[in-house]
Parts: sequence; C-alpha cells; structure tokens
Amino acid sequence: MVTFLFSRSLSPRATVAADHHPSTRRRRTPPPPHSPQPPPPSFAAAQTTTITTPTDQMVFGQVVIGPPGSGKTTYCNGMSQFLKLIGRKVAVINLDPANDALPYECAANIEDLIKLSDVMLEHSLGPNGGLVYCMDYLEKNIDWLESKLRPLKDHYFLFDFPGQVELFFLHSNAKNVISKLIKKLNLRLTAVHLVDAHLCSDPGKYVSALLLSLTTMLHLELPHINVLSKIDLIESYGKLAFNLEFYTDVEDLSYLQNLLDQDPRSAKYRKLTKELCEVVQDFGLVSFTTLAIQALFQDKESVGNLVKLIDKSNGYIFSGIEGSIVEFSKIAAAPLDWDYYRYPLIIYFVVQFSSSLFAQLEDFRLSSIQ
Ligand SMILES: Nc1nc2c(ncn2[C@@H]2O[C@H](COP(=O)(O)OP(=O)(O)OP(=O)(O)O)[C@@H](O)[C@H]2O)c(=O)[nH]1
Ligand SMILES: [Mg+2]
Repeated sequence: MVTFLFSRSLSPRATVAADHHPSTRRRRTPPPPHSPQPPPPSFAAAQTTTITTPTDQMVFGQVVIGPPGSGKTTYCNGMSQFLKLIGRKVAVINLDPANDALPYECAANIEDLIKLSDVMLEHSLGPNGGLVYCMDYLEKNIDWLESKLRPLKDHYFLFDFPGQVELFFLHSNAKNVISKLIKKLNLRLTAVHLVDAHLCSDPGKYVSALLLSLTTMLHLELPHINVLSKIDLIESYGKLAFNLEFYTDVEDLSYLQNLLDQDPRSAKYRKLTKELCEVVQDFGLVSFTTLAIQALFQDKESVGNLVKLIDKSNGYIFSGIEGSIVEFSKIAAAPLDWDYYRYPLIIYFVVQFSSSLFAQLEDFRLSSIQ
C-alpha cells in the first residue's frame, strides 16, 4: 500500500552523503598544522556511525489529492482531528481556491492570495482554466505561502489541494509548488491520493482509477499512498464482482477482462484495456488502503492504520530518534505494530463529553427561549 518513490526522507545514505557535501565540508574547522591525521574509519566503525536527525528542522505532512468530490476536504478535517487527539500540532492549508465552505480552521488559505471568481472574470476563463491559472500564480508567489508556513514549523501540515486531476499528472505547477516548499521548509511529505471506492463496482471505472493513480505517482515523485475513500459507500452503485482484496491489492487484473467483455461498450476496447491493465501490473506500484473518514470515531482503526503507513512513508516514525544506521534499517523493516491506540479512552471521553456538553447547551438554549 505504501510506495517509496524516490524517498528522500531520512535515508541513512542521504544523511551520510550530506556530511560530505562541499557546503558542509567548507564549514568544518581545519585541523591545526602538523597535527597527526586521524586514521581512516574502518568498515565496522562506519557501520555504527551515529546519525543525528535534525528533528528541529524537519516538518512532516501530507499532500491530499484526488478527483473532484473524492473526499479531500472531509479527509483534511477528519485527519486533523485524529492527529490532534493523538497529540500532534496540526496546520491545515487550503490550496483549493474553489473551496468556499471549509469545515476546518485554515492556517493558510489560497483565497487570501488569489480568488478563482476574480480570475475567471478578469481573464474570461472557465473554472478549470481558472484553477490552472491560480496554481501558476501560487507557484510564482511561493514566498507568500512560505511566509505563512515558516512560523508553523513545529506543526504537522495537511495540504488540501483542488480536485482537478490534470494538475497532478499533466501540469507541473502543483508539483513545483510542492517541491519548492519541500526545499524551502525542509518538508517530508507523503501524497495521499483519494479515489472514490464506489468506482470498484464498475470494471471500466476501476481501470481508469488505476491509471490515474499510477500516472499521479509517477508525476509527483513523492512517497505515495492510494486510498479508496468512502469505503462505507463501496457498494452503493452495485455489488462488487470480487472480494475487496482483489481491488485493494491489484494483483491479477486479468480477471477483470471477463467482466469487461460482458459490457458491449467496453468489449470494443478489449485489446486496449488489456494492454493498459498490463502496464499497471508491470509497474507494480499501485495498491490501495481503505478509509471511511466520515465515520472517524466508529472506524478509528482504519484511520490509525493509514496514519501508521503515512508516518512510515515520510519518515515521521524516525523523528526524534538518534541511532546507528543499523538501528534505522531495523525500524524501517519492522511491521506496523507500534501503539497508536493508547488514546482510545481519551477519544471516547472527548466524544462523550462533547455530545453531552452539546446536549446541555441545547437544553439551556431551549429553556432560555421559553
Ligand atoms: N459516506 C461518506 N461520505 C463522505 C466521506 N468522505 C467525504 N464524504 C462526502 O463526500 C462529499 C465530497 O466531500 P469533499 O470533502 O467535499 O470532497 P473533495 O474531494 O474535497 O471535493 P472537491 O474539493 O470539490 O474536489 C461530501 O458530501 C462529503 O460529506 C466518507 O468517508 N463517507
Ligand atoms: Mg475540497
């Protein structure tokens, strides 16, 4: 479910390589003249080199993307609540200029920089062209966003992006925005790509979802997790032909062919679909995890599991750890079994307390009206 694409974050090799970077080397104090040179480090010594992670400088977060209506804004809201409950400081950043009613409190909002309605009016553009313009504008004014985020460097970032999928596999503006922020603020980001789960009930749409996920992964070059969102609605447009694992694991797409043949529309494109499925399988990168963020408190296990995957992919689990290269690799290879559920009682009491508080406030309001 997690794919480490060009994973820059916390790779021991990268950290050691940084140590030899000319800019780092120049700052070192030169040895006093005629002082004895230290012996070259042995292989065993190199194995136990202690790496100190510059945790104070690294900022972790998620880039939340996916087709229109796949649940990105709801996800950012639910995920920020979950992360706050497990003790993280969270900043949600709205980068979708078409998001007019936000359920969460924004740390930064693209609307303060540029308004989609103004762009459409001034440049005679439709909503899609307007969004591409807004992303270009954001890329050119990246310093504005940097100045908003720099004071929040002790927070965990959630970026809520627009649903225009062409921004993430065709244009380079959104990718450039992300990579500029990564460089300027030393971010460690994972792309969380949401796809409506109900697409699985139609084999043609499912193949499109697979292709979209693959092209987005290849284009963004970030640690990437694909999510089937709104899993509670998976069968709302028809029964699934196979069990859920078939759709999440993406292991043998040849079974889809029989289904596609039954539909006269897709039978015409039989060869094309077969070839596309082979491309997806040959890359071997796409798989999905499932989520129903709206049912956050009923299904906190799936949210917790997703957070574990994300933390592993962007290196959050390593933050604050000082250790040897060997220790780092042991952690990377370990199963996802650390304890996120040490807070279930807190979550339970917060929910119970909030609902009883709301009930009391409502009683109070009604009694004051009477
Ligand atoms: N049943 C169910 N509905 C959900 C879930 N997540 C989101 N929704 C609903 O899906 C609809 C779209 O959600 P949004 O969060 O606005 O989706 P979005 O991807 O931000 O949409 P755009 O910004 O327009 O691309 C809303 O009506 C949500 O209430 C879920 O887990 N389960
Ligand atoms: Mg949205």
